[in-house]
Amino acid sequence: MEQTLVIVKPDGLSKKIAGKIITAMEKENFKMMACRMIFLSPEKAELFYGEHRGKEFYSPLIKFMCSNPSLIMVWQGEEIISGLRKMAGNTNPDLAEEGTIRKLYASDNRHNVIHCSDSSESAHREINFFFSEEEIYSWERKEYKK
Ligand code: FUP
Repeated sequence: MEQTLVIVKPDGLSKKIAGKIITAMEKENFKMMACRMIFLSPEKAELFYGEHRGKEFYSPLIKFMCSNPSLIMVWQGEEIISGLRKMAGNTNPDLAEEGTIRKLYASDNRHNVIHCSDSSESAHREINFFFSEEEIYSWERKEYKK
């Protein structure tokens, strides 16, 4: 069972599609293990996106990610890392497949509504970057009427 970090970016909250993204992940039978709202500081955003430092889009990306709050979450599921990357679609919505989250909701390759880890190494790093062990709940679904 894999875990991945998901961020509903500031544009996702402005567009009121956080619920749609969560619903899409629940439909895949993926499970939410942690969730918190965060207003990223430039220092934290710069650390998170450190691999992109020096690229032309780096400064505007940091500015955008610090422009409003985001929703940060840990989700768990079988092959969730590749599965969710597929659901999210290409970084650039113009190149994303029909039906993907970014094709449906993203404005461009900066304002692209969702982040999800791209490998198990980055998932591990990114989850630990935002969450302590105690904040990630291990839980089982129970059956309820209705
Ligand atoms: P992704 O893994 O699809 O989120 O994309 P990358 O890791 O390549 O890039 C991380 C973030 O940098 C993107 F989500 C948005 C931003 N970015 C830009 O603003 N412009 C670009 O040309 C590429 C990425």
